[in-house]
Amino acid sequence: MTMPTQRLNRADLSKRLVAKLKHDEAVVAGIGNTNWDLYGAGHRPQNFYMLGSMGLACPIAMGVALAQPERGVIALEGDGSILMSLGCLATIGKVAPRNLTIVIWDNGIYQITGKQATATAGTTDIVAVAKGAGIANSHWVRDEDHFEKLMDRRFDEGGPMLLAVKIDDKPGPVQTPRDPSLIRIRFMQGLGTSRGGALDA
Ligand SMILES: Cc1ncc(C[n+]2csc(CCOP(=O)(O)OP(=O)(O)O)c2C)c(N)n1
Repeated sequence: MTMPTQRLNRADLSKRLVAKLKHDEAVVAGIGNTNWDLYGAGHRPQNFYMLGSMGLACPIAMGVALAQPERGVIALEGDGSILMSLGCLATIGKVAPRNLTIVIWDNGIYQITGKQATATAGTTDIVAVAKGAGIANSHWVRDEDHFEKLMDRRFDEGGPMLLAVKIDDKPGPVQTPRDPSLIRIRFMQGLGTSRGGALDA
């Protein structure tokens, strides 16, 4: 499928995504705008907000998907961040967790550090990369309705799915509180894996 020319809005699609969640799905968001817009769409205990390091939303989400195969898991990641860890797509293609959905927000820039152009602004097609890595169910999102329809998938339709979305350069309007311990504890509680102690390991 060819890359779409229409640019969608990350905050709007993040809200649409959260509104569709019905089964305590885990949502793991990469750093910066990606998790700010998830937080802005409404905090849930099953949300994990990565801080500091690029490229870790998909590896973390893959781990959650393998640990809890009956839970839907969604990874949200920026184009700059996924470009930093393309190897994880090959691992996900190989391991093929059927409950994992990946959304790549492709604005073609490292927005938060000053809008430097990424490779996806020129030569790199993330959907082609994902298919080549073995994630056959990879698609460019055409518009909002297409996004919602694709997000309706069920696990028994097969392995992981990757959606790439060409987005505009509107920054996230709110920032996620920078409290890593709190984020971790809330997420563990949200997934039912913590007794809820203040700093239990
Ligand atoms: C490993 C690593 N390298 C560099 C940085 C500095 N940095 C923080 S955000 C960012 C750009 C992120 O780009 P992208 O994932 O496309 O998200 P956007 O800012 O466009 O929403 C960079 C380079 C970092 N946080 N971690």
